[in-house]
Amino acid sequence: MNSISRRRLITGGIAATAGVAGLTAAARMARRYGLIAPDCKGVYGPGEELTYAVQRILTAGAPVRQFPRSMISKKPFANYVDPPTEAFKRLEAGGFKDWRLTIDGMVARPATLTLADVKSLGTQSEITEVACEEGWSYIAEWIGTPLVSVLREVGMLPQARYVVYSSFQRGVWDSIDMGDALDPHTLLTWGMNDGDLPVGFGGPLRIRLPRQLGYKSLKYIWHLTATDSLKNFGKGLGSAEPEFGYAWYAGI
Ligand SMILES: Nc1nc2c(c(=O)[nH]1)N[C@H]1C(S)=C(S)[C@@H](COP(=O)(O)O)O[C@H]1N2
Ligand SMILES: [Mo]
Repeated sequence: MNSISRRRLITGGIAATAGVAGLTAAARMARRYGLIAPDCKGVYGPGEELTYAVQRILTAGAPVRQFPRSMISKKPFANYVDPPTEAFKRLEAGGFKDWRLTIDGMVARPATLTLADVKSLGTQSEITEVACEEGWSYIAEWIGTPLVSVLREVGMLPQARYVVYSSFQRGVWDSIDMGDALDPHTLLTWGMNDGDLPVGFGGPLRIRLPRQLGYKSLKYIWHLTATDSLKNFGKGLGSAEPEFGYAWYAGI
């Protein structure tokens, strides 16, 4: 089921069970707790807000679905994408020794880290599923450094409400709220199934958000920005996706 029909179902389901009065109450609660998706004024307006709020309330603290090693997909499907840019190829030829992750915005100590620096902040491995909004999925072991460890290292300020992350692929960026940014399961991955993370799967550095659809797990991450508002990023919708009808929040 694609995310749009799933969203309709969820919103419809809530509306049917809760009735209009319940819906209004839920919307009021969403606003009160700041559970308002940055793209909620888009095409899918109020539904977006409710899906995000209801999922956030229902899934707070819920376990991430992990799988046994025996279920790792033998032939995971890499949805190959750019960037085979010259700059990227040069970095790859150098074994990504010159790859840098820049962290700025609402942090006490902005930093530019090498992959070795990132790895030195901690290693975690999780066997989770990448689920594409188009219906296919695969399971892999993802090895990386918890994003929260990197945010701690640079002293993220308490006012920060979102982390914006950008791909080396031109124009590709997204953002997450603190629920996901501070979640110990959100990883900056550099390994997959016991090896280095292949370029096809987003190497040298890919963010993995096991509680959201695959399109939030961007490949080739090179820039993180902590911010209290998404207004000044792109069209202010939290990522490029809502411009094409994809939800900013893609919880699964
Ligand atoms: N930089 C970048 N990251 C991306 C994409 C992309 O086009 N560019 N596609 C996303 C989508 S839609 C999905 S479903 C997953 C697919 O992951 P895979 O290639 O490991 O199968 O990557 C996501 N990450
Ligand atoms: Mo996707």
